[in-house]
Amino acid sequence: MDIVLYYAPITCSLAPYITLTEAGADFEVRALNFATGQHTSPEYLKVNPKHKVPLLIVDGKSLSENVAIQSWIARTFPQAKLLPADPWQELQAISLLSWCSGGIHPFLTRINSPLRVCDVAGTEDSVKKLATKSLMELFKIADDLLTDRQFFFDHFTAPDAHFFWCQRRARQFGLDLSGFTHCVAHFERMTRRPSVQKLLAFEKSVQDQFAKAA
Ligand SMILES: N[C@@H](CCC(=O)N[C@@H](CS)C(=O)NCC(=O)O)C(=O)O
Repeated sequence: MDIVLYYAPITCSLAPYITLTEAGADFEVRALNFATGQHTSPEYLKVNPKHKVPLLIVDGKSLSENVAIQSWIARTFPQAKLLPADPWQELQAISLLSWCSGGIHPFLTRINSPLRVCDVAGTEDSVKKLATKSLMELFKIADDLLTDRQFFFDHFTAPDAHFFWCQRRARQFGLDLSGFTHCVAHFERMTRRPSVQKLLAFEKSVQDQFAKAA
């Protein structure tokens, strides 16, 4: 099977990088440089008109959206147990993945690109402030879910990877999540995982490569 992951440093495409690594999958990464607009180039738009990552290409067929990509990885590599075995728990995990991508991610995007939401002059700070307020509410919910737990379920699953990215991005934007001690512990636990260490080293190598080419 030929697996290609379109990826960009810092972005939510790091979530499937982590799960593909956890699954022991043999995959090729094609890194896009957002700073030079590679994701909006005519070549990439042909591959993904949504101009987003992640995008997975399996034997020439493309799959977009984290929830679908994570589900595919979990189904294709069942031995990695990337979703819980119990059907109800499995759907709870899909619910968490959807929450990361549809509930948390859009508020992170507002902080990153407030002008995509509102182009009225002088509103940028207000958009960021409101997004931060919503995010704090969402991280409180995650903190409650993670109380006295190492992971969202009884072992590492795909939502842990996606939530790790959400928390990392929020921290990069300067949100103070230190009061959410269970989220903080989850972040630290995730950072220690070999798959995440591998991802962080890979991310650095791609960033260095992009910087050299600039
Ligand atoms: N709902 C999508 C969101 C993907 C997404 O927004 N990716 C961002 C990076 S974190 C992106 O590629 N943005 C580029 C753009 O919107 O042009 C998913 O969960 O896969």
